[in-house]
Amino acid sequence: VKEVKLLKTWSSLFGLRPVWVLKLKCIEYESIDEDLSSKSALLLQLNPIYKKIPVLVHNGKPISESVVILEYINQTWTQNPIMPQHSLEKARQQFWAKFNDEKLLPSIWSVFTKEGKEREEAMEELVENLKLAEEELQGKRFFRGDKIGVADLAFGWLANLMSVFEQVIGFKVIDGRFLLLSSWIQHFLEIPTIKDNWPSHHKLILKYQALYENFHPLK
Ligand SMILES: N[C@@H](CCC(=O)N[C@@H](CS)C(=O)NCC(=O)O)C(=O)O
Repeated sequence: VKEVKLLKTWSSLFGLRPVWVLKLKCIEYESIDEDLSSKSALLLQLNPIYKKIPVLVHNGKPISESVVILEYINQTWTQNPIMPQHSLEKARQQFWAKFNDEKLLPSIWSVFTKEGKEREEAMEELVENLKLAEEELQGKRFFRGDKIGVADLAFGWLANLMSVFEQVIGFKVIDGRFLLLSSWIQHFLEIPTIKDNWPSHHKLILKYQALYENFHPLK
């Protein structure tokens, strides 16, 4: 029996974060795929508060919330650290991970789900958020610096899922306005562990196309 288990789904961007870090640190784990349309008793028992994936189970003890999981893994297995040593730099990583989850992701989700004026407003907000991320990357290869950190893993979805969103919504978001983010995407995608663990692009397109049609039924 493996001492580490991870409950996730095949497509979740939150679920990918612990996958990346477990692989970066060469930790063996058992992957358990959840069906969120019919949540398992195991998931409800392990994450009774949020009932969400991912959940990491280490020696029988559950840990939920992806960024919390990342920090737990980083402190428990110290090889290939994904956090800087210095408290101030560490705080900065946490700050940008939170920014991603609380501002950037909701703004792209609104662009994806809303229509008309609401969508235009969401688009402005998305561009503002991307500009802030672009500024944070000034003079750096990754959000952490030379290496990837918690903030890079939190922004990780942008490297692959943004192209899925763009294809489904039918226009480009990451264009010439975001040169630093574009090169961050390239650098992030070049990391072997990252490259090797994306869900299938085709399957993602089908999934998000179906979601999009739910939000925007043909009139
Ligand atoms: N803040 C959470 C978000 C996780 C999350 O939203 N998970 C989604 C899948 S992408 C989920 O399990 N949703 C089930 C539900 O909301 O019922 C994290 O970072 O882990």
